[in-house]
Amino acid sequence: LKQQEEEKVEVPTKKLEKCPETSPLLVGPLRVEFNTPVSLDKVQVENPDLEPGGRFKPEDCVALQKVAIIIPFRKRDEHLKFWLYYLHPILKRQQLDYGVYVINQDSVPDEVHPSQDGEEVFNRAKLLNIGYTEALKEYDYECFVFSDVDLIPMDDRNTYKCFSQPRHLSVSMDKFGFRLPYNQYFGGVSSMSKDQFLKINGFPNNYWGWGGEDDDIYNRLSSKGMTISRPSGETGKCRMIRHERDKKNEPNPQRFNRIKHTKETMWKDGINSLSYRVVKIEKLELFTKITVDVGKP
Ligand code: UDH
Repeated sequence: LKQQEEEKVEVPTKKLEKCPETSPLLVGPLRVEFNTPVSLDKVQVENPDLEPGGRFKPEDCVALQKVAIIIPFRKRDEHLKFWLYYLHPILKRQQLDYGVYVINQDSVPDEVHPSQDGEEVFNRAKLLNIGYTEALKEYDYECFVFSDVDLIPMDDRNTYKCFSQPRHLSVSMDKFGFRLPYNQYFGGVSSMSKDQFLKINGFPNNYWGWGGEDDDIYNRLSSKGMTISRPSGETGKCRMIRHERDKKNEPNPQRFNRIKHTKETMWKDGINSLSYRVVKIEKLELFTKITVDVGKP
């Protein structure tokens, strides 16, 4: 008997079970406000359990999904602090195995016109394609959440994971009076499995400046017979951090014409035609920052 007991002591730690379909840690509606700025130090102190690069997985169960969160970014550091402050605790309570990837469009210093800082036109969808590609080089993510840096969910039951259809998560934004602006709207925060993403050849790379790329993505999905999955209006409430239009992200006048032709262009323009140059990869404590040169129109 004594020997048996000793053997028991040596039994390796129990195999972890899958996390439950609904996390028991969720609390529901959250208070979200942007009046008091937050510091990265404070966010770090409050999240000591993150792995370098802003990675996390639950300790006591195996997460249902491996999720890469991709944020298109340029010069929105104040917004990013709020995003990290609010989202890390939420994502942890959602028991996801996740990593946060900030895809930073490079600004090349311009010696001839220093005031312009050599900035090129912003390209949101291309940055998202790059995020998908770079995240997969690091881990075998099965789900991708694409989130603007200025959108914060107001309820942690709005799980940042993938579903059997592409998911639109930012369904009731304060700036639209907590309603969908139109039925086909797919902007703000969305999620797609690897399969769903590849079925539509990823996102378009040639929408420079503001607007249209989200509608193009919607057209891609619907042309492949997919539908949009959404949380309820209550669970899907979120706040946008108010801001003025950024420089070099003016509305793109070509967008109306482009979205008329998605069906013809989507096989030429997408993840299969993506080209870019990585300038720098930084594994920071709260996120992975990937600075890229996306080229110009
Ligand atoms: N983004 C940046 N830097 C930029 C431009 C865009 O990080 O210079 C990213 C960021 O993640 C942002 C997203 O791209 O959340 C979408 O861009 P946006 O916030 O400009 O788009 P939105 O439709 O706002 O939310 C449009 C400008 C509204 C101006 C209203 C002035 N009253």
